[in-house]
Amino acid sequence: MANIKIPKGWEIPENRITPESVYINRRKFIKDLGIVGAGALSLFGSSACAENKGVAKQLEAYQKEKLSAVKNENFTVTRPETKEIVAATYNNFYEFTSSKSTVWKRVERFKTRPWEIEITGHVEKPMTVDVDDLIKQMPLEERIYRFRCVETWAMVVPWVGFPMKALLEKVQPKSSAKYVRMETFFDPDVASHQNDARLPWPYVEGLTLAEAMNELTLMVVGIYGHILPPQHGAPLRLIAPWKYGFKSIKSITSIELTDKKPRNFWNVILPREYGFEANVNPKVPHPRWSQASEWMIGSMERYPTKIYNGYGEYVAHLY
Ligand SMILES: Nc1nc2c(c(=O)[nH]1)N[C@H]1C(S)=C(S)[C@@H](COP(=O)(O)O)O[C@H]1N2
Ligand SMILES: [Mo]
Repeated sequence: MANIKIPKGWEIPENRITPESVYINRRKFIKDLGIVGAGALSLFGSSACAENKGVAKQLEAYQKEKLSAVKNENFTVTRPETKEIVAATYNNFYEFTSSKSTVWKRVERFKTRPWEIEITGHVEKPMTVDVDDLIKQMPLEERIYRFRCVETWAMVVPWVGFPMKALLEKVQPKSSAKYVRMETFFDPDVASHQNDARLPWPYVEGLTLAEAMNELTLMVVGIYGHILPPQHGAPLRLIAPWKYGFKSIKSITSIELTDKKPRNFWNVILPREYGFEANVNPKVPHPRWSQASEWMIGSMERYPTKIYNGYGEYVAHLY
């Protein structure tokens, strides 16, 4: 655990610059929501042994639902791959809980099939499609990507999906389309944290149209060769690997092409801490912690953070 960096008081800029009353209230607000800082989060790198059996059993059902996908050799990495069971027991999915190690249990009643996705807005051919029909229509690829959460944890997993570009070409964006706005389901009976009315449900994320059309931007339907288990955002999620993880919205129900920049979920909650662009950048610290390095869930190995999470050759020209 020696490699865990817990920020010292003087390293937290807002400790100095924010009037104390505001600071305390904000901290209380953050605490009430169950949002904790990078230090505390780091203590749970993998699941406790007693729980491994439960999650292994849960994953079996999904492992049977294999997806046939072409391995895209352009997207491989040198770091060791994260173990499936580690990735499946360390999740951010605030609709269910803010406690990462228990998401896999809280999603038990979450039905991810059948599932419809609506694609609307500034497009020539709006459509509503069932996720399994969509999977049949799209060219599935497997890509191993590095993934970096804004909280400094990272992982390496094989995603299965199709380029978002291929989907957008089907609906034909009009020239007035500037942004892609994506929304997650809203069902507080199943996702109990959605009963917390202080949070701006449903979860919303967005990309510029150019970002959405970028080769790296993947609509993901599977992981480790099979369909997504619910904790990873089944049945359809985004993966934009050069951005912090919160951009990669899970369990998408609607995709809207728009001419206005959407307000994303975390930007509405804490605008000083989470922006719209959210590109991985070691030189821009989060107001409450450094982004200079990251640690791998499971192994706890630490690596220096790379600009654009190492994907600059694909995306640097966009900025
Ligand atoms: N709908 C929704 N999407 C979401 C989140 C969430 O809470 N709700 N969390 C985000 C964050 S902060 C991260 S780091 C990733 C985590 O994905 P994983 O659990 O598959 O690793 O999902 C992102 N997508
Ligand atoms: Mo995250």
